[in-house]
Amino acid sequence: MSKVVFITGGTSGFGKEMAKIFAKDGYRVVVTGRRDERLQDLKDELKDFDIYTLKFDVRNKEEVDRAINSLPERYKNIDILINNAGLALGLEKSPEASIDDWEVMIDTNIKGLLYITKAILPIMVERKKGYIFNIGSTAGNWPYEGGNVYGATKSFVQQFSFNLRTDLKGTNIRVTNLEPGMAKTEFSNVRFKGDSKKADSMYEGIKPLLAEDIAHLIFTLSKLPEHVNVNSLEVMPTCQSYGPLVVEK
Ligand code: NDP
Ligand code: 8X3
Repeated sequence: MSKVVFITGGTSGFGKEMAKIFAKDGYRVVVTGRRDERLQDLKDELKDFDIYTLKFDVRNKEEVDRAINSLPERYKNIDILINNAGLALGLEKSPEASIDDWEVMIDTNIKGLLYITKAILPIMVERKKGYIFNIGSTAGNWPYEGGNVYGATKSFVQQFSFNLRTDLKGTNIRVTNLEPGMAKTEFSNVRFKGDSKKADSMYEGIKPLLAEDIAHLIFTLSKLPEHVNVNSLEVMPTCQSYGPLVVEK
């Protein structure tokens, strides 16, 4: 029987490309998101492959549990979970940033990821196998102006991934925190609330990571032998690197 991969946030960006690469390799793919039309489009695009979609909001614990419990037998034994759904809202510095935006990021990137993980863990623990990918970010490792709560949610994801590994000792379940840098997806359109000019300007004149790059990396990691666990992996476009610490005079 082919393996089952469960991908949150498959209606766009990284998640959509992940769905394609796993489906085309013969996996049974479960894709989730809030946008019905997008899920249907993906199903149409991958009609020759084994794909199942679930529409729910990761922020709603009851919806998450209901959706996962509703999975047909064929998709229940999840081998790979990719906790990818997430977002940044705003790039204002903390004094100007919106507390509502902060709450949405916390509810999605932290609490949503926890609801999904908690619902799927028992399946993996019982089978004593599984691979959990959490999508962190360079923003969880390196501070930048306006990164405030978004970066902090990704630091949470990193530390939770490490602690999860610790708790899962003896279960054979692997956990990787993948930490991408700047990638061109709908991420900036969401961050700038539909201001596509501002979003596009982020990538002008540079060669950012593409969703395909991240999908390819996840796919490659998933093929490593089962005794190999990559704890965390940070990846940036070549044009992105480090800045110095600053001193105010
Ligand atoms: P996109 O905006 O292209 O995709 C985000 C996905 O998350 C969409 O499928 C969206 O689906 C889903 N999503 C967002 N909120 C919810 C929600 N409440 N419930 C269910 N699904 C939700 O961005 P990316 O592909 O770039 O982002 C994917 C992940 O990668 C995120 O966690 C992001 O933080 C992270 N990341 C992105 C980087 C980048 O530069 N692009 C770099 C590092 C990390 P829908 O709207 O249909 O619900
Ligand atoms: C997305 C990367 O640098 O825009 O996580 O925060 S960044």
